[in-house]
Amino acid sequence: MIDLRSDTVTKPTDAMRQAMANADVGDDQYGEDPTVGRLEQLAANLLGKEAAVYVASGTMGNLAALLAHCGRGDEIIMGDECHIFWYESGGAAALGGMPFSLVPNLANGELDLDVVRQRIRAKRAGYPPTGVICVENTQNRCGGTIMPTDHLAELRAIADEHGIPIHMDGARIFNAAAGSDTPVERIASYADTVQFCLSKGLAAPVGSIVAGSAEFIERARGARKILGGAMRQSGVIAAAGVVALESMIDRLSDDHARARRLAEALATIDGINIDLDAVQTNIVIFKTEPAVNQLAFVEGMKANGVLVSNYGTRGVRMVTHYQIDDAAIDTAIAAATAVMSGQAVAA
Ligand code: TLP
Repeated sequence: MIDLRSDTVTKPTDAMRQAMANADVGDDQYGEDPTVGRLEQLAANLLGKEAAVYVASGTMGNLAALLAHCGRGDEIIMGDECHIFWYESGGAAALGGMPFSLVPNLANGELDLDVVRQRIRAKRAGYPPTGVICVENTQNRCGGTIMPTDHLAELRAIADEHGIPIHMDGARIFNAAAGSDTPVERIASYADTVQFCLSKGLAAPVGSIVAGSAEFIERARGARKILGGAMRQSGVIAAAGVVALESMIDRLSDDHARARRLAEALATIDGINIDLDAVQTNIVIFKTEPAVNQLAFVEGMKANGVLVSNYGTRGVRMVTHYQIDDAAIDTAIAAATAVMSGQAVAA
C-alpha cells in the first residue's frame, strides 16, 4: 500500500532506531534525562526561543501552551479551519474552560485580519478577556499553505497593540520554512510561543515541542504535568527527535517537489478540481465531485493500492513524506486517472 493519508504515518529511520537503542537516559521529572535536555535545547536554539519542552503530541503541545497562556474563561481567537478547532477534541474548552472565538481562514489559509481586530475584546464587564491568538503554519486544511511573513507581521502588530500573545501551531513550521526559503527562526519570531511536530515530515515516531520564553516554558511544564504528559526515561523517544532535527529538515523540499508534481498531474485529470496556488508544501487537497463521489474516490484509490484521506468539506487530501518516492507518485497518478475515468488500473 502506498500511504498518502498523512505525513504522520512515517516510520523512524534506521539512524533513529540506532539513536533510540543507544540513548543516554534519566528521570526527566527530576530534570535528569540528558537526551530530552539536548532535544529541548536544540529545538529552542533552532526556533530562536529561550526554552522548549518536549511533549507527547502536537495536540498536547497546543493544549499545554493554551493552558499556560490563558486562565478559565479567557477567550482564544483562532481560524475556523484550524486544527485546534477541528481535531483536538475541543481540549482547551473542555479542560481549560476557554471559549473559542473563530475567525475565517481565507482561501490561502491566512486569518481575516479585519475580523481578528473585531474579535479582540474591549475590557468591559461581561466580555470574556481575549487570552491568546492562534495562527497555524503551514495551514493544514487550506492545503498546507504558508503564512507569508508580512501577514505574520501584521498579525503581530495587531496583537502588540492590544498586549495579546500569539501562539503558532507550527506542526509543520519546517515545511513553511523550506517552502518559502525563510529561516525558521524568523517565522517563529512573530509568535510568542510555537508548537511543532517531530512526528510528521521529520519522521520521528513520537513527540512535539513547545518553545517560548523560559518563564512561559516553566508554566507549560506545569500544564504538561496536569495533562499527564510529564515522562520519565523519555530520552528513548527523544533520541529520535534529535536525529529528526539534525538530519531530516533539509530533505523536506523533496516532499514539496513530489507534492507539486502530483498536484500538476492531478490538475490534468478530467473531473479533478484543484487550486494549484494552494499547493505550497507537502499537502495536496482537491475535489473530485461532482464527477466522482468523494468517498467512492477514496475507496477506489484504496482498491488500487493507494491510501488517501477524505477531508470532508475540503475534499480529498494526499500528503507526501519520507516514505513516498517518485515511483509512489507515479502509482498515485495512475490510480487517480483510473478511478476518475471509472476504470481499474492496468496490471
Ligand atoms: N494533524 C493530523 C490529523 O490530526 C489531521 C494530520 O494528519 O495532518 N496541528 C496541526 C496543524 C496538525 O496537522 C496536527 C496533526 C496537529 C496539530 C496535532 O498533532 P498530533 O496528531 O501529534 O496530536
